[in-house]
Amino acid sequence: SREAAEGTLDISKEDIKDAFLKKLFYGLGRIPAVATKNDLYTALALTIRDKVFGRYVRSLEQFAEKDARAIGYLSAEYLPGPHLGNNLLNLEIMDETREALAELDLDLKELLEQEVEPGLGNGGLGRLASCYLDSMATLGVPSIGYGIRYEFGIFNQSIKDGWQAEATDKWLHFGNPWEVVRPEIAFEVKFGGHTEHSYENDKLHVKWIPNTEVKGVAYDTAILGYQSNAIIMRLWSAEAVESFDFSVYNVGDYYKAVEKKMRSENLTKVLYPNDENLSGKELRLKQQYFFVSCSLQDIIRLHLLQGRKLEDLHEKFTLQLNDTHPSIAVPELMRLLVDEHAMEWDEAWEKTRNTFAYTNHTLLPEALEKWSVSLLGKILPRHLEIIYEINRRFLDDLRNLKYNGEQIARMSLIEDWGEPAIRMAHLATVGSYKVNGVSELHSRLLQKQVLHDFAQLWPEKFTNVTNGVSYRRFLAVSNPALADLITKKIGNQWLQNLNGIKELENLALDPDFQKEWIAVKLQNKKHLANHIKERTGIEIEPSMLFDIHVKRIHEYKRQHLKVLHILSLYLRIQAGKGDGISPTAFIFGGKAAPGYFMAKRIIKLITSVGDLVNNDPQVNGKLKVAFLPNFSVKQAQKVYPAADLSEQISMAGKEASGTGNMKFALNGALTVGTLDGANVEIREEVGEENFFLFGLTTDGVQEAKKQGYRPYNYYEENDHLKEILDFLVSGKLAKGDKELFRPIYDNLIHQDPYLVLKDFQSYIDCQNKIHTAWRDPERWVKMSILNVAHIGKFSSDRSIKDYSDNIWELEVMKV
Ligand code: 26M
Repeated sequence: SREAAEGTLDISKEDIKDAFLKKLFYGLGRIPAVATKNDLYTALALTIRDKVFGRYVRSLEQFAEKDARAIGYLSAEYLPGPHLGNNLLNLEIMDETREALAELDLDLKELLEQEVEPGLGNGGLGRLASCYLDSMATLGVPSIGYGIRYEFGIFNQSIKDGWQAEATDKWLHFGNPWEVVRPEIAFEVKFGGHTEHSYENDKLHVKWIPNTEVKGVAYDTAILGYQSNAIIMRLWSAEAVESFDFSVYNVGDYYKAVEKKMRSENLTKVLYPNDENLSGKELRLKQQYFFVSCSLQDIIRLHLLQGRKLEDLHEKFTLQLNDTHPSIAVPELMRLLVDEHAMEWDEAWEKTRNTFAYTNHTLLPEALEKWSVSLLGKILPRHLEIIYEINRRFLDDLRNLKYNGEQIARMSLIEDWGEPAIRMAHLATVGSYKVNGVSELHSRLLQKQVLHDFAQLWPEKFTNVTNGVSYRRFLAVSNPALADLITKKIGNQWLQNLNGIKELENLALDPDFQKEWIAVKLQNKKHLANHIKERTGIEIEPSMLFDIHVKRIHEYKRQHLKVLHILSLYLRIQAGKGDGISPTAFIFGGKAAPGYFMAKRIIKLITSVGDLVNNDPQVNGKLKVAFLPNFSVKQAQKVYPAADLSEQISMAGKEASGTGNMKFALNGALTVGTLDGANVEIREEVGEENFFLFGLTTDGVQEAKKQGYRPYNYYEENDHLKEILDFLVSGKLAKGDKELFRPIYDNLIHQDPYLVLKDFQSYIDCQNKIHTAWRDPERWVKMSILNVAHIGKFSSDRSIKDYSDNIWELEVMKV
């Protein structure tokens, strides 16, 4: 029936079994006896995809009825993670599916393992975008997530001889059962060439004569919310434009036409690792414009399809810019309105400014996007003119407001010392009606530092939305044992509203509950220990304290501070002063940008410390160090449930928010952290007595830098620290090679831009307190339960509600 097709009926075990076998027979031409594991996975995925698309069709009807404002979420990155488990949870058919498969002698767990995730992002920013799609679907926000269908996502990481090695991520190799290609939803995108200016009845008319065109084709993946709607993640893939090559084709130069085709398809070939120097990368700029142009054309198509006028676009659509990566959308919308729809500049600017909202995700100066004027002019000549015109008018306004030359130069969209470049954050800020940071602290610093002048000029434009995470994926799906225990005690209402989890508070001191809580954690630790053994050969005792540091490798995140702590313990034990050290497993994971010298050396340092510690019989009962390769959403889902201690130790003022911090706490890990990003708010929520704080504050950092920080003094004055640092270059970590870690050593004692040495002693003292707390299991488990009980704020449902209330001005309606 139609209802069943739309997924509105309860789905029974028999339905699933039936649909699954049909997919296997007729969809794949296989019978169970000869089917490979991948056939079986694919048949199941296709079965579930049908249900999810059914929900999407139903949602569309309801959205149309409500005639509500819609959100276009523009993000160059998404990290959805494996779809299957999440969809089963959200359809509430996990048990039915497991049983249906069991009747066919198949194991759901094995099929879940089979899924290759789309790694279409670098880390926090891409994962956040996916959490937000999940919550927009759950809360019934009419929305489309626009992005790029990279053929190769973030590289696969392996560890060779202790170093990171990169391999291409062929995520589409076995096909992608979750997506549907929409060949009829395709747009042409132009590049290069020149512009021609002419006057018609005194009105300037600009024509852009490009020299290449590429076609973008839509690939749709339905993203299902909990017990509710589905929305579409629409990713654009580049293809050659047939018409463009036709002339060449006709004169018989077939190979030239094919060559052009290959060049076009290069556009969406590969995701750039985000912390590489991108400023000269022409292809990256083309990717950004490509997906923005397709997305805007699609939105205009949808708008006009509903019989609406282009003038009303901003009333019916809001476009959220996920960082500056899509900020070329600002001049692109101006171009569409002014050049292609003959709108007056002032009116077009008014509409454009009211269409976009911009989220900033970093304060790191080296990460603020800039595109050289020469490159932008070469690829997008008309957009460069428009940016100049936006800037001219903006700077005129500032002059009228009596801004001085220095202020004007600071605020200009164009930086013109050195190679002239467009400051994309300024463009996004000027072109948006709201600008937000991603945690209270970050939003404050954004207004105080990076965008200070703009915040003074337009105070009402600036706001905060603290990040949140999809707790259904990161607790209900990935930690079923804990989820079941929670539901057993307080019911399942928390699956709809995470604030409901607060009821656990009353159980924090209940000895039976504590026992069950500890048992669940131990079981999860056993699973992770097995996984680590399988992947690295390293054996970890599940009873150890699992002290985990997983995130991209970057100096500001200070993985090397963690290493100094491990070496401190190692040297203490060797010196016979190891009393008070609880047996600990240090687990690391994370990718280093392939061109980031220091980050790659930090990985080598971690694995070298591992080799030393894990093979030293004097300490290996007390310390283990493992680097889990290829950290991803899939790996993350195995890691968070097993953590006792979550490392969030960035230098204060550098981590915009962090979201791993939330996922750890959600799974009952305690946090050791600085007052940085969302750590501040997590500590407020869980209570300072349930959080291990150390290190300088942002003010302390500023003060230290102002005073002329000299790391060498800390090296000289702290004997233990000196002993550890000297150990780095003793050769003992590197088979006698004293040079291997000298770059890290030199950097720390002479520069130390992230104040590792300054925060060292505070960190060590804090870790001593942690080890004391660990030896009191009742105290630890109580703290663990209270962390989970007070994590409600960090649901991405709350974040989306905040965006809806404070930015989008739209009612969330759980349909
Ligand atoms: C670029 C060049 C050199 C070094 C670093 C970079 C770079 C760093 C951060 C480039 C982009 C960066 O920001 C984007 C990003 O991923 N930000 C992360 O966004 C998450 C979601 O809001 C936050 O939780 C993280 O704190 C923030 O780092």
